[in-house]
Amino acid sequence: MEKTLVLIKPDAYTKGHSGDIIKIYEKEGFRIVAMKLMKMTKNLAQKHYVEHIGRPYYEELEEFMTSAPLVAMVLEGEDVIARVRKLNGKTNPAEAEEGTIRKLYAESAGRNAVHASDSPESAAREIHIFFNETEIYD
Ligand code: 3AN
Repeated sequence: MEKTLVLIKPDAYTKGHSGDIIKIYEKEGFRIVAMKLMKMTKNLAQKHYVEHIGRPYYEELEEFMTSAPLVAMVLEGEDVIARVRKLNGKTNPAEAEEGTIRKLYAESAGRNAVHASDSPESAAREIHIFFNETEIYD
């Protein structure tokens, strides 16, 4: 069984879409094995988005991700990494397919409602930025 890190970002959380988004993942058959509401610190943002530091949108991304609480969770299921990325849709909601979470709830490429790990390596790294082993019920 594979695991992935999902974040319901401050825009979607603030607008009250957390429940609808969680329902999409649960309907697909994924199991929530860890979950918390938290505020990202700048330090945490720099760890999580280490590959993006220095890019033109980084400052704005850090500002946004630390601006309000977010919901962090670990989902478990068969092929969950690729399947959650497909449910989320493309980074830019203008390019996201109909019915995807970003098409439904994202405002822009920056404020785009959700994050999900993009590979087994990122999932292992990102899950442990947000959760201890004792917080994961698998
Ligand atoms: P994804 O989250 O779809 O894997 P990445 O990894 O390319 O996308 O980017 C990580 C995050 O950086 C995005 N979720 C988004 O918030 C932000 N980002 C990426 N590209 C842009 C962009 N062109 N303009 C503004 N923000 C961006």
